Amino acid sequence: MEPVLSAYSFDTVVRGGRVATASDVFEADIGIRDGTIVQLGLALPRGEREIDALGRTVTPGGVDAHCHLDQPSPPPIKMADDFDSGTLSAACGGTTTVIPFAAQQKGGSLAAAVSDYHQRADGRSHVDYAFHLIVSDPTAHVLHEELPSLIREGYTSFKAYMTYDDLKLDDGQILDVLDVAKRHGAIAMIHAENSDCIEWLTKRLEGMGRTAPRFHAHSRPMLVEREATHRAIALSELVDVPILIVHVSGREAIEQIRWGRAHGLNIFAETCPQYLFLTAEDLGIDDSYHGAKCVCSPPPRDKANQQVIWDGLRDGLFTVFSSDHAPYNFEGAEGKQPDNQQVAFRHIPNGIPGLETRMALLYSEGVLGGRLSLEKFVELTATGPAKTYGLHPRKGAICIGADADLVIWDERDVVIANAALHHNVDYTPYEGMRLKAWPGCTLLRGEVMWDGRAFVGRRHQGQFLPAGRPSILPRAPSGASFLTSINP
Ligand code: DUC
Ligand code: ZN
Ligand code: ZN
Repeated sequence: MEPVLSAYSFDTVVRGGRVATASDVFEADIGIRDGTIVQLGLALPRGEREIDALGRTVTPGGVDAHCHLDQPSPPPIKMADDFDSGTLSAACGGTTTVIPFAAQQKGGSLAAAVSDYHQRADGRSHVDYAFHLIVSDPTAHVLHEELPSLIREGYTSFKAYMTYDDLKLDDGQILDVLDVAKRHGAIAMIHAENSDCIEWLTKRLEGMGRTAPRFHAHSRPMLVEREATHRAIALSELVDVPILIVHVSGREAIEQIRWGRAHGLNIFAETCPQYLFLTAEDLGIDDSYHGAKCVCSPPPRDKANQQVIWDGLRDGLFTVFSSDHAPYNFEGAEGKQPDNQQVAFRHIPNGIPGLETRMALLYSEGVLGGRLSLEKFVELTATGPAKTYGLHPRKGAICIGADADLVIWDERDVVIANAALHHNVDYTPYEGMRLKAWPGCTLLRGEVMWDGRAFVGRRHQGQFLPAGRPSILPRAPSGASFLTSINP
């Protein structure tokens, strides 16, 4: 058969936009062929499809490097979003790559968790996806067999928890996991909160009858995050391997990270919208149960801590801005208020939805609010996460050869309303918030997914992305490890 020759140089041209990358902002047309960016320039020839971006900003599609989708929870709790609904909402909010978690069950195999998670994702994702691993039971088999072979197969990041009974590792176990990360070229993400302090405080609060949602924040004060952050940094120093502290909530944890960096340690950090736009008061100022909607860990802090987070976003303390989307309904048997019962805060599932609102919140309040440059916005929402987790430059970049994952921004007044969002959660913590922008168009590998009003893409086109070596890792260990003194 004769090949079909196109009269056009490009399948699509995104024309006339102000293109923003993590390093530059420039006017250019973007020529796309077979889902890939093949040319950047002025006055490119016509494409088969033309998308007018004149006068509008074009950024890389978002990479949400921390979200939870269809992750098994202890019954009756169940996540409201699976790959179908969660990634639909991602696309409609300008995110074209997600990295949720394949979670090992204690006593179970990590490889089995990965294959189960693939079954949940296969043919159901609307955007591209990689997996992080959650290591909850680092047996010798997991450390020496499963993790090394999973890293080779493209799962190059894993999360270790210092809290939550069904997930937490002790310090020795974390050291073992960090050692695997070092030897096999992976990045460890640490959930840094001191479990024993949380349990001690929780029992005290319960003893006083203080079980309303707002006491969740009292059970996890900044001190428990500060202590665990410092301990995680010490463990990373002991093994001589970089770590990334996830969902940093405020000043005291940031001070520890700055301390680690000042001592030459490779400590990376992530924060999330809830630490910029919510405070502990959103968990309730009285004993009302509505605050359950904002129960997440670490909890939101106060206005002064929000400012410290903004400062860290601007000055390079943070590499990654993620949603930590953890979708639990407020109503219904499986969510925050199971069967209409107002349970004690320790039983409220932790997490809030945010996949669809992450990009617009930071663009509106960060870029248009004068707090962040456009380049910094791109770095935090796309390029930084893609580099951190071994997906760059295919993802998180606007350059020749990158996937044509793009967002064209509409700068207009928007009021966030859950009814207009596409996730499967029955609320958003940002209901009624006024923004100055929303994605006007999202392209995944050159195909329009979201046109500013509706999802218009082909469904379930998302592809699994095996992750490479995280580019934030040093090429060679520094050799400065404590271990060299005992094992020269
Ligand atoms: N905290 C987590 O550690 N994970 C999911 C959501 C949350 O609040
Ligand atoms: Zn966490
Ligand atoms: Zn999380």
